[in-house]
Amino acid sequence: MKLELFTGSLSTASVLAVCAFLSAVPALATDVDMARLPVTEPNLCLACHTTANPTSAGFELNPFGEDYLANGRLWDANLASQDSDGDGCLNGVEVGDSDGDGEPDGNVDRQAGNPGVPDECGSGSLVDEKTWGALKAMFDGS
Ligand SMILES: [Ca+2]
Ligand SMILES: [Ca+2]
Ligand SMILES: [Ca+2]
Repeated sequence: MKLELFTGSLSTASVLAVCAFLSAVPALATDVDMARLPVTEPNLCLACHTTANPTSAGFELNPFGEDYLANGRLWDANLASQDSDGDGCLNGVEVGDSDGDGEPDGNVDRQAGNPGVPDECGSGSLVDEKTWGALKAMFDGS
């Protein structure tokens, strides 16, 4: 029966299809989980998993995924105030919803960092990286 659900889900082509098929296995992530994060681009599955295409055979959680699970699979102020991956940037800032109320910060539509991977949060957008690169070039290049 689970296999039938799996096949049915795959027929629906969408960005969430890869994550959604796991809805056949209630213990794993579903598109409901994805929808709880106010901002999911560009990390999508990688926000919680160590693989971009989690399957029932391989769906290892990253530190943020573990904390999300431990938080009752809820995105809230509690989870937003933690720094799951220990990179010095709070989950809320990385996800783009600093206070964890489910509403993105300002006009944010992309995660500033990955809440489950130690990275340079706050400079995660291409625009910021380019700006930073231009600034560095001004000091280094002349
Ligand atoms: Ca962090
Ligand atoms: Ca908010
Ligand atoms: Ca991070």
